[in-house]
Amino acid sequence: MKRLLLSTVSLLLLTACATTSTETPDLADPIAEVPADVPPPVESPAGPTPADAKAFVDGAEVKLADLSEYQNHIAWAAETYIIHDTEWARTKADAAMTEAMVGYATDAARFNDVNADAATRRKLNLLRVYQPLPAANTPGAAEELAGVAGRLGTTYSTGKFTWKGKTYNLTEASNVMATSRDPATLRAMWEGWMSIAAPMKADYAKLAQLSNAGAKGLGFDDTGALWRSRYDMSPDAFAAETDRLYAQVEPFYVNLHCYVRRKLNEKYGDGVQPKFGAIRADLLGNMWAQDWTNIYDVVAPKNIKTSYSLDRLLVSKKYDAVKMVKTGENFYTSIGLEALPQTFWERSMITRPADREVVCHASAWDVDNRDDIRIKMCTQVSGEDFYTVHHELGHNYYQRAYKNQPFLFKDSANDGFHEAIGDFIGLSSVTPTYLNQIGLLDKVPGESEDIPFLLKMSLQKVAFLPFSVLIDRWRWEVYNGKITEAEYNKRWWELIGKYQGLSAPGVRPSTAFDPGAKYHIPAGVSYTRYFLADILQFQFQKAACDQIGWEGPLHRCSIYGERAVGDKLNAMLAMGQSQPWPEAMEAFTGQRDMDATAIIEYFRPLDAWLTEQNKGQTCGWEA
Ligand code: X8Z
Ligand code: ZN
Repeated sequence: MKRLLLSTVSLLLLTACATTSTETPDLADPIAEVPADVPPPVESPAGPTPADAKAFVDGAEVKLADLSEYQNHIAWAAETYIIHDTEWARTKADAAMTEAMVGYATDAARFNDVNADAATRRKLNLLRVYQPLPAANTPGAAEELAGVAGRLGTTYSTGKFTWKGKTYNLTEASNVMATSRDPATLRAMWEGWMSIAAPMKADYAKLAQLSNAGAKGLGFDDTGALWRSRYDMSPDAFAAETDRLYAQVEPFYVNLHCYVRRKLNEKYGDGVQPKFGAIRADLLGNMWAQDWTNIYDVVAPKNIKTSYSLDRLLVSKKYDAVKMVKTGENFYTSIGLEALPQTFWERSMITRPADREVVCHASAWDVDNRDDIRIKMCTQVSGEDFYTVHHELGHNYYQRAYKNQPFLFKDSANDGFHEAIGDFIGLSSVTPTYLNQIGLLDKVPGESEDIPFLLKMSLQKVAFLPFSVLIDRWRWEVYNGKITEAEYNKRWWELIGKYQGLSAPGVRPSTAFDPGAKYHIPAGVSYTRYFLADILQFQFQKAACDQIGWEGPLHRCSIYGERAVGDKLNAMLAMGQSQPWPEAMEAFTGQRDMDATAIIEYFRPLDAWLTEQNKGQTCGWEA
């Protein structure tokens, strides 16, 4: 499942791999051949040798590449045409992949004491953490898990509610959240969307139970420990690393929260948004309050004018969804990367089809694990989707760069890298200088507009930080059993209160399962990746701007047209996950640590301004 979403592992094997392999993939019927059917490799009587380990991994890569390609085609059909039958087929294909992966991951333990070569050892380790939601290695377990996961996904993607006689899907409700300034309407949209998730609660508990059984079978404490084991360090060290990074940026969030709360209080009054304490979650312009850009008009400084809005520029210059994607592609080609293949344009889903249910949550795919890259988006002409287009293409360019790696290395250095690349490009793509270069903006504003620009950016990037941390804090507790099904919602709101300083617009019903109203929860996609990406993209930006000798403020730097940066970036991307992530990071930035210094530098002028605005205020909230 995970691979579909973002970093769908790629496909056709490397020439080297294919030629060294002794096994020919049975392309006609990949499901029929799961590892149980594969005869165990013949090992020497003295126990497995390094050559046995390599042969095992080579065989696994052939089979998994084959299964993955099969699974991806079916998943694409299922996500772009949701009906009973595509869901049925997808359950089978996902189950086959899970079963195969769990089989290989279990078998990999046979080589624990073998002195395998470095690449083989890394692949053996990767096999163990590959499947984000593993099933137990028992008959029927993988299919049961795939069935529950499929139901959850469909409930989310086809979710609708009715208010005042009109039916709303997520896109429609989100558009109202973005534009309405009426608290009763906002609350209705918000509660309506949350209501679609209540029926997911029992299935979600089941999913956690099934994947935990799988994770334990592979030697992890639970699914959360498996997820935290994917960063070339121990699970505990990784949790501590995220705490460390969050502590670096938390003061910025507290400052922004303070300023935005005051503006909301001024707009709506004490009865809607009190002066102190939590911010009401439905007033922030976004269903999950993860990105507050849509309420820029509410928080804009009174005395500094802004000369443009990207939303309005796109409309006035008659952009449509395809033109937005072409514009995104043009950025990548400007730094020397190749144009997207013709099949991208033929096979992608760029807008929501009118005649059928689809999974609208944006994603990037590498269907054959080699050349068949695509995006799937329900693109609207807005600044938000302009950014998302660059985000998704970042995934596609990553996939293409590592396509010649062996199957198990076809992924990003860590999952934060996959999410960070397109966002890093996006940082340049929203600079006024670049918007002017491509003819969207007639005149580049002067320095006086830096604060409005940075305030808008912080509503996206700083507001997102606590949100992107708390999602998996909650899931880690679900997986390790700290919270039970009966406590799911209560704990969810405790964490939102603690990290984001937000509260629900009203008492939540006892049946509510609000986490399920966020895509990545029913989809089983880990979320810490986006937190890491929020930090990493600025590190990449800083490194790239240093490479071009940029001396101005970081937020004004654009790497449009900078081919040397593109070369160096692509060299990092081409490494895939063949090396521990610090190696990849060093290749592009010269640093080996994830670090928030660059995001802090980017927002420093704004933070100073916010501190000034917040003088005399009592900032913060009681968690
Ligand atoms: O899920 C996504 C992408 C696909 S990887 C559209 N994002 C997160 C979200 O929507 O919650 C990008 C920003 C964070
Ligand atoms: Zn993404």
